[in-house]
Formats: sequence, C-alpha cells, structure tokens
Amino acid sequence: MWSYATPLIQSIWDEGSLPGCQGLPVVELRFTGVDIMAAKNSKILFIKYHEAADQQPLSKKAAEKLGIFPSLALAGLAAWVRQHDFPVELIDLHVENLYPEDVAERVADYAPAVVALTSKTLGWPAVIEIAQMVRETCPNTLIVAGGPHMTIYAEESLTWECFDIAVVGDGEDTLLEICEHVEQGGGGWDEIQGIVYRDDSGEIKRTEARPLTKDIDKYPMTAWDLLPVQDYHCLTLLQPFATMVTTRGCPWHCGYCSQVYSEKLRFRGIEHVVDEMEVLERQYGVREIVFFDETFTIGRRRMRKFAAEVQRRGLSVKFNIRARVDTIDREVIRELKKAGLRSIHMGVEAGTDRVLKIMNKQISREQTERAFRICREEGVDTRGYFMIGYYDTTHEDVEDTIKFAAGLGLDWASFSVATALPATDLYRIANERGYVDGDFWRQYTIDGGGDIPQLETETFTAERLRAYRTKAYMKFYMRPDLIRRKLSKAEGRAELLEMAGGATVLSEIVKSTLLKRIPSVGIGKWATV
Ligand code: B12
Ligand code: SF4
Repeated sequence: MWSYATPLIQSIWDEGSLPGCQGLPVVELRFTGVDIMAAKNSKILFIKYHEAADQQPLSKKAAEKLGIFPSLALAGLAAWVRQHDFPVELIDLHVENLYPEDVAERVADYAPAVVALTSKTLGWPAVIEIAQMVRETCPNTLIVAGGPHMTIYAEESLTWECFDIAVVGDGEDTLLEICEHVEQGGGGWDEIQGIVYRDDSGEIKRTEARPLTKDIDKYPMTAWDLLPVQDYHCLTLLQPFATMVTTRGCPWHCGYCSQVYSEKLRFRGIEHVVDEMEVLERQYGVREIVFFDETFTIGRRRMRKFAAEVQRRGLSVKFNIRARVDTIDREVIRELKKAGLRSIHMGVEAGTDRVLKIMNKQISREQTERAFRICREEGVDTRGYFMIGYYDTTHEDVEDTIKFAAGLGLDWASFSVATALPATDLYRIANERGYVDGDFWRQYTIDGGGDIPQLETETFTAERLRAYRTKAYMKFYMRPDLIRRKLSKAEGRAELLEMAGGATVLSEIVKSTLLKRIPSVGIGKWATV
C-alpha cells in the first residue's frame, strides 16, 4: 500500500533510478512494417469491439466524437505472435463501424485456428457477441480472450461456452504458448501458466500464475501495419495520431481505480520507445502520440533522457501524456515541451484534501495547484479529471470540487460520477455498505450485462449526481475567460472544429441529465454507456 509505494516512488524520483529498467538491453527496432513470411499454419485473428472513450451516458455519435482508439493490446500481441511465424490478421469493428454479423463471412473465409479478443468490464457484452459469432461461424476455432475483465472474472467469463480460454494478466507469452499448442494439434492446456480453461469434461480449471516478465523490451512494437492508422480520430488530437505505452504497472492504490495488474513498475527502454515514435512519424505520418501510461513522468533522469533522444533524432511529432501531480517538475516539463509535449492530463479528482484522503489519492490540493501552474507557465495545455459522488463526501465537497476545477486555469476538464468498478476499494466498500447489490459485476459477467450500478449513498441520489456533473461542465466550459482563451488559441479550422465538437458533447451531457439516461450495457447495446 502507500507504505510500500511512497518510498519506492520517492527513491525513483530523488535518485532518478529506475528499478525496472536497469540492466535491460536496449533492443533494436524489430518490426519494420515489412511483411514477414509466416512459416506456421495456424492463423490467428484478432478482433476489436466498439468501445466508448468515456463513461458518460452519451449517444454513440457523441461518444465517438470523443475518440476511437486502436487496441494496443491486440496489435501488440499480433506483432509478437507474428514474430514467431504465425500468420495474423486484425479487424477493428469500431473504427470500421461494423458489427459481428457484418464480418461473419470475412471470418469464415479467413478460417482462423485462434480468435483473440480483449475485454474491459464495460465492454464485456460486446466481447460475448463477437465470441458467439465466431463460435457459430467457425465451430472449430479456439476462442481466447484476455484483458482486465477476463483477469478479474476468468472463471465466471468461461461460464459462456463461446470462450475456450481466459488469459490472466500479461498476454504475450501465454498467447504464444497457446498458439504453439494449437500448431501441435491442441490440448495440454494444463501446461500453460496464467490461464483458465474448460477441460474435456467441461470443468473450468485454473493453471498456476505466470510470473511477470521483467524485460518488456523483448516484445516488438505494435503491429501498426495491421491497423488503419489514418482512420482513428479524436476531437482533441492532431490527425493522424497513434497511441503508445512505455510502462506497465502502478504502485499507487487509488480507491476507485480498477488496477488489476502488478504494482511493480516495468519500463520500456527509451531507445525502444523513441524508435517506435520515429517509425510512426516517418512511415505513417503520425502528428501526435498519446502516451497512455498511467504516470508517464516517473523518473527525472528517464524523462531527461527521453526528451534529449527525441530532439537528437529531430522528431517533430507532438505528444500528450498522463501524469500524477506529485511527479511534476518544472525542469522536466520544460524539456518535454522542447521535445514536443502538447498537453498533459492529470487526475485531480477532488477539491479538498479530506476527500482526496478518502480516495487514497495521496496528493494534496496544493500539489495540484502547483503542478498545473508549472505546466501553464511552461506553455503546455492541461486537462484535469474530476470525480463526484464518492462515499462519505458531502454536497459542499461537490461544490468545492466544481469551484476548484473552474479556478485551476485548465484548458479541458472531465467530470465523472464515481462508479464502483470491480477490483477496487470503492466497490468493496460499496458492497459492505449496501450501495451496490451483492457482487454485481460477478453476476453481470455471468448474465452478460446489466444496468451499471449508480452509487446512491445516504447523501446523493443518482439523479442529483448527474445534475451536479452537468453543472460542473457548464460552470467549467461556459467561463468567459476560457472561451476567450480558446478562441485566441484557435489558429485554424481544426481548432474551431474541435470547439464545435466539444459543444456538441457538452449539449449531449446536458440532454442526458434532462432525459435521465441511465448507463446500461448488455448484449445488443454495444458498450456505449
Ligand atoms: C488506453 C485505455 C483506454 C482507451 C482504450 C483504447 C483502446 N482501444 O484500447 C479508452 C480511452 C477508449 C478507454 C476507455 C475506458 N477505459 Co480504459 N484504459 C486504457 C489504459 C490507460 C491503457 C490500455 C492499454 O492499451 N494498455 C496497454 C496494453 C498492452 O495492455 P492491456 O490492454 O492490459 O493488455 C495486456 C493484457 O491485459 C493482456 N491482454 C489484453 N487483451 C488480451 C487479449 C488476449 C487474447 C490475450 C491473450 C491477452 C490480452 O495482454 C496485453 C499485453 O500484455 C488502461 C490502463 C492500463 N494501463 O492498462 C485503462 C483501463 C483498461 N480502462 C479502464 C476503464 C475503467 C475505462 C473506461 C470505463 C473509462 C471511463 N471512465 O469511461 C472506458 C471503458 C470503455 C469501454 N466501453 O470499454 C480500466 C479497465 C478496468 C476494467 N475492469 O475493465 C483500466 C484498466 C484503467 C484502470 N486502472 O481503471 N480506456
Ligand atoms: S488512478 Fe492512476 S495512480 Fe491511481 S492507482 Fe490507478 S493508475 Fe495508479
């Protein structure tokens, strides 16, 4: 917990040393975009489902304005098994705006030996629909799924007969072993670590856990050639854009965070990271990279090395990062800005230290003000994420948060109503106090969907929280100083379109409050919550 995390982070920060990174070989660019001759017979098909970029109860159209992103999980796994000579293909249903029935023929024609799916809790019903389509179309194909939801509820997921194997945690080595077994004729699943499978008698079995791979640099870069890079879009990004992660794991334990992986941090080498940026810029014309790391800014020395390497190679691609306010350092931000940092996203969550403590966020209001001030002064756009409706908070706390958000000088803000996701302290407490019915998410997994539990506490009704969220958005975005600033920054058509798009999303949020739209996911509803 914090007693573990604080000294670890403090030492990384002070010393600039990176426990996960030391001694790792710097690997050369392994994937060149050149088609690799596949020597094996088993074809592996990766299918990505539709997903909302945010958890607002928005219409599908408005949610898509917020962004459609590639799946790093699937395209990374595809690169890895392809490197081991398996023929691979990837279909992104979301960006192609297709549904399972639209691709059944394509899947049947390809006749994959393995179909690989990824799962997040809120997208679970869509994963079932894809798996069912594959089962009907290609009854002999092995259907394997991984990702956070499978990792949390592997056994429950396998109650759906359309899945054969659930992969728990990191997927590369496990998937490769599964593919090798398939290539050898299948079976022998009990020899593979980190899976839950159904044996011949129909019994669901779990194998021993797979130890974490320390050297994540051994995995190749995302198979960008399998993705329609030009088609992904997001309201606030320069097009075309790409996404990357440079770390795995997080040592903090925020109470609301569905952090299912290790608390041990693992880092990709800087050379490896910048190699990928270079390929993205030079081969794909990418203009902005979204670094989806939970905390990109860990380790001053690492950050300085990153910024220097990007500049040394003369890259002009811009990038944006996510960070914690307690890792913001003026010198590092200045260097990152020189290297192309366009915007920084940080979780603020609440306007008072009391609420931050309840959330176990381990930051203070003062650190937040300081971090955003530094970014603003260094010319980096800022975005803050706020949460309302946490347990043991009051109406005054919500008002304070709304006021705090409007006063921080941010360029963008995002307000969510607290949702008790699985594998969180918030969910455990919501259960104990009866805010959520039983183990809702377990049942949701078995049922294939349900109305997402609204955290109704003694203080707030769900309706009141939605009204607060609308108020927060209105108060934040309707400020004359912000509108003036945005207009003065809007240098061209793209920025004006971005503002128009933002206004549409805002009006959707207002509309959803008036219509009392309840977020719900289920089969046939497709993950737009
Ligand atoms: C990028 C991202 C997004 C992007 C998704 C882009 C995309 N198309 O992939 C966007 C912005 C759309 C998004 C949205 C949401 N997200 Co999100 N997101 C992330 C983030 C930051 C990175 C994901 C990533 O690409 N990681 C890198 C890849 C390589 O790792 P990975 O996905 O875990 O995959 C590895 C293993 O899981 C496994 N694996 C995964 N899939 C498969 C499949 C097979 C076959 C195998 C064998 C293995 C395997 O192998 C991979 C390599 O080792 C994670 C946090 C994190 N660090 O993972 C949160 C995270 C996944 N998101 C989360 C949440 C809560 C959400 C939202 C609900 C947020 C919101 N408030 O609206 C929505 C839900 C959207 C939906 N309807 O599904 C949670 C999920 C928790 C859960 N129980 O599902 C996470 C874990 C954050 C957190 N700690 O709470 N998100
Ligand atoms: S919110 Fe961010 S810092 Fe907190 S536990 Fe989750 S990933 Fe880590």
